[in-house]
Amino acid sequence: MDYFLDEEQLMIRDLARQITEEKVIPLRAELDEKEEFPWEVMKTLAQSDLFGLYIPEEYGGFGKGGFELSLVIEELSKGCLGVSTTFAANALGTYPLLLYGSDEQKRKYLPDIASGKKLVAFALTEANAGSDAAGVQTTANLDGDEYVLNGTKQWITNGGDAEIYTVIAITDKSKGPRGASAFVIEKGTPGFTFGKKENKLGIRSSSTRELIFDNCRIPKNNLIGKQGMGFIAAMKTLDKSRVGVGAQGVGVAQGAFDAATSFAKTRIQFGAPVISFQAIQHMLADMATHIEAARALVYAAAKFIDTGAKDVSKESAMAKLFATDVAMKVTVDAVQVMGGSGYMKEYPVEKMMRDAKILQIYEGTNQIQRNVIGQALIKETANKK
Ligand code: COS
Repeated sequence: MDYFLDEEQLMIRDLARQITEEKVIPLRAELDEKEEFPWEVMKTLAQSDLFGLYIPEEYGGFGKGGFELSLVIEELSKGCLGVSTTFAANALGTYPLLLYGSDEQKRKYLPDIASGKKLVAFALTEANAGSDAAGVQTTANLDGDEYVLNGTKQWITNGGDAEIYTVIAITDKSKGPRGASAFVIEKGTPGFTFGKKENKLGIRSSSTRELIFDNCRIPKNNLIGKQGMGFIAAMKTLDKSRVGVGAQGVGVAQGAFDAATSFAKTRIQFGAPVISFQAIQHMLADMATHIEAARALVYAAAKFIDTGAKDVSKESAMAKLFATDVAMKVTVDAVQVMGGSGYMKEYPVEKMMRDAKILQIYEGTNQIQRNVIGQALIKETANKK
């Protein structure tokens, strides 16, 4: 399908495609096996100016949108979801600053993020605050000119490897979701340490750690936006970033489909390549159709979000939900098409299947996406009355 990308978008996509082919695919099995953080690939992405794509030019970026970012995420995800997660988590961590940061904060942090000099992480999740994002228990109490943070964040992507953290903490327990605030905190701040690296089923090159705040004091002006706006900042951040998870789904599904198709052309059974059998053709036809539908939805949602529309929760959630369910189904089916070979580490699809599972879980489970869409539908129909 032709999505009529303009020249610049084609250039961005082709650059990401080249990096994936030259730097990601040759390394992915080893990164997965050794749970190694993909520093080399991050360095290449930085040298290629891809970290600053969506950051305004006045802060050192290229002023492009989430659509262009999605193109890059999709390409990287064809090669390795661990790598694309490491890259995409930077946008997730940067959105609170972009959306609500002061000019001073933007000047201080965004140029280093745009150049890829410093990686970023977003910290909302806790042991008792996953789907129930308003259940955050980490506190930030104002003491003179400083906030004092106490609590533990769980399963934080890029935790320990990032230099900059955007963190949601409670500033007023009595106010529920309106009692949460967002902060920017730098690695190395006294009282801020990391837990052990998690050992995961998939996306094993992406790092996942706890963030531990023990009487961690930060300047008052590290507050992002207004006190009490942290939950809204987190929700608005996820509204923008979830479409990128959809792009990850499209990418990994395409990668698995490509591997399965070329295998099916060469694998001989009953005296013919298995692709000549209708059973295989029907599986591939369904996979290709679902991938194209997912891509169309992700691209449309990303473009809609880039218009600056006020409420994009529904579109972003739909793109994430559909494309990541497609990713799971397609990667499982790719293993099936390849049979015993698909199950072996010699081929990439077993890793893609393991990796794809997280897409249905992180940045809001697909059950939560359905809740978000449902709530939006209720709101829409109420407005129509
Ligand atoms: N944009 C702006 N405001 C939003 C919003 C959004 N997308 N979503 C919620 N809000 C506002 C609501 O309007 C409400 O405001 P008021 O206090 O003025 O009424 C407030 O935030 C609380 O909203 P709500 O009552 O809907 O909150 P819930 O606790 O029921 O949570 C869900 C809603 C389930 C959508 C939210 O908890 C969620 O997204 N959970 C998943 C979180 C997640 O993605 N975790 C993964 C870890 S982060 S990588």
